[in-house]
Amino acid sequence: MVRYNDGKIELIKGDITKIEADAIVNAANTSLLGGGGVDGAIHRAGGKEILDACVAIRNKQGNCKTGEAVITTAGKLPAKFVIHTVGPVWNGGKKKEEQLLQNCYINSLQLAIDNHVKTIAFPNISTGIYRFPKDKAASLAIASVKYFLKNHESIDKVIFVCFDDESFDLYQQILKFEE
Ligand code: AR6
Repeated sequence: MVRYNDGKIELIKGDITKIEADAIVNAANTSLLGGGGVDGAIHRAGGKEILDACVAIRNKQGNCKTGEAVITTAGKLPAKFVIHTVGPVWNGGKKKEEQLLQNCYINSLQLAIDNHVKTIAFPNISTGIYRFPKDKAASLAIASVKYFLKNHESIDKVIFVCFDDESFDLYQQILKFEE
């Protein structure tokens, strides 16, 4: 684990389902009904309560649009909440993918504040099944989070949880360079 930004940003390599933050973020899809990757891991480890809460949200508002976020219980996970956000599928960069990915981070953080969340952990949204280039995604994630933290005092800590070495190294390089 490495700390940056006066301790407000933490970088961890590992499994987000194990993180004891107020909220962990899920890289979901528009259906909110689960899938592979980190979404599958979160639903598996958190249990049926999370899916039930997602179904209830769907029944109210329908699909969750790309770039938007919703919040549920974290079921059996050590976190209190799961914030489900839908990253963009990478299509070469001409379909507003970069803006949509930034929206995921900003909307998740805003929802966190609305729910009095002080510590929040993010996976590397869109960089798996949705094929967003890892280097671009890391830069956008860090820039969005830093911008948000500058303007919102109530979040104590943002944890970036990288699952693979490549993303961990990219985050480390960018965060170190900007210290
Ligand atoms: N903890 C932290 N990060 C993880 C974990 C984990 N347990 N497992 C995977 N990752 P992906 P996407 C990393 O594919 O690209 C699902 O089917 C993974 O290495 O989970 O946004 C959804 O339902 C990668 O760096 O999400 C959607 O249909 C990152 O999490 C679709 O995949 C994101 O990879 C979303 O695709």
